[in-house]
Amino acid sequence: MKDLILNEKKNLNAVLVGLITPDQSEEKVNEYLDELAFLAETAGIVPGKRFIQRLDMPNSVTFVGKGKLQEIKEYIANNEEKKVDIIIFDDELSPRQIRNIEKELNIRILDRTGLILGIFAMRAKTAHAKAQVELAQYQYLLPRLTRMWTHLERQYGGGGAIMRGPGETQLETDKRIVLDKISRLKKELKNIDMQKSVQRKNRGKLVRVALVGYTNVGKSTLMNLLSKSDVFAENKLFATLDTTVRKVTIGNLPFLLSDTVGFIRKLPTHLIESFKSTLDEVREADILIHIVDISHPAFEEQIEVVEKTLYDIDKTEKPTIIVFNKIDAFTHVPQNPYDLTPKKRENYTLDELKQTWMGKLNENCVFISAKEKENIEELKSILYKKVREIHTTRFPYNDFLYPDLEELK
Ligand SMILES: Nc1nc2c(ncn2[C@@H]2O[C@H](COP(=O)(O)OP(=O)(O)OP(=O)(O)O)[C@@H](O)[C@H]2O)c(=O)[nH]1
Ligand SMILES: [Mg+2]
Repeated sequence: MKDLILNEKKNLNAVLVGLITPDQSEEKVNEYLDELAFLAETAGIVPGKRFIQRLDMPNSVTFVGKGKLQEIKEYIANNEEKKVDIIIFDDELSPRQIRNIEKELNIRILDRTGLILGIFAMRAKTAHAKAQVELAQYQYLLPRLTRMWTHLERQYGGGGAIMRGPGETQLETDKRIVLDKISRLKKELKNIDMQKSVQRKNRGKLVRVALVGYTNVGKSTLMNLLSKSDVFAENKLFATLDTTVRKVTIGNLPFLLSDTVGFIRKLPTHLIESFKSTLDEVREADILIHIVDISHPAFEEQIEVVEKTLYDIDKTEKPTIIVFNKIDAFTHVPQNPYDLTPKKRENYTLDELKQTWMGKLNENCVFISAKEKENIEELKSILYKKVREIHTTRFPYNDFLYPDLEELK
């Protein structure tokens, strides 16, 4: 399935396109395009020139305006030494927009959603994750079947095993194939989800803690540190797709810790839904550890995205610990002492940041470096207290087993 979205050919050259709108300032768009470029690199695509246009809202026919589309067309035509293979748009395009742009530019196009889906497909390892991603891809594909996507049967029919029905057009055949796949995958996932929920029930009454957060913030690194396990962590987006659950003990207090898929701005809704059992891990957790990459310039917006996604998944409030990670990589731009304008976010030192809204989080937040193992003991002691509160209500008779952490030392 992955080659439907992303070509097998490596090192495709891409141009990126984004819009400045009343909701998206120029600064934001540049940040979003940085993220889009990072997504592209994760998928093995080489991001190149960026085209940005200021519009009140996306053009319903071609996303960007006519003039901008012409500019992109000329750029592609005159750029022979570095051939452009693909255009990536930062927002989800409607099927109609895809068709029109394709017709005009005669080049492969991809939107943010398609790119994320492609990365998920490359990263899925277990049968479960693969089925979830495949379902999301087919659901995304269905309304977008165009000439770009036709001849599906060549890929799936194993040499023409799926025949075009009598009187059916190519597109109709493709639609039928996709609909069949969707219903088959849904059935398959229903079975897996049932097994998974039985597995979760069998885990008993142990307190469950889930690591959540934006992608690439260090969830798996922290998981490895706390559980001394070896979960795949790397500097790419969506390194983790399958939930890992480990039994961890702090002092002598046992609990279950799970590492989950990272969130991102504009995470396709299909994908959220098809990752149901992964997200059940979050839904059924007793405590959340929300990890934030404080060295990222947009970390506050990332927090909002994560909180909103969490709210979409589960409306109940859970005890949450906010962990500001990567303090070793935190940098700030010192403000010129003669500059009397109010300080901007980037001028704050870490200590000054701690005095802002973060200071109000008190006991529920901690600043660490998972990589340099800084302040891990503090995190453990906060976690210990929170887990103990719940654990002792479930196992009231062995309360005495869990003294304050300091007494354990
Ligand atoms: N400088 C610094 N880098 C860190 C720290 N913690 C993690 N990283 C790096 O950040 C990158 C992402 O770490 P992961 O643990 O894979 O992040 P994740 O949140 O699990 O990411 P996904 O599974 O992709 O959502 C890796 O290159 C880590 O080495 C830290 O405290 N400081
Ligand atoms: Mg991870």
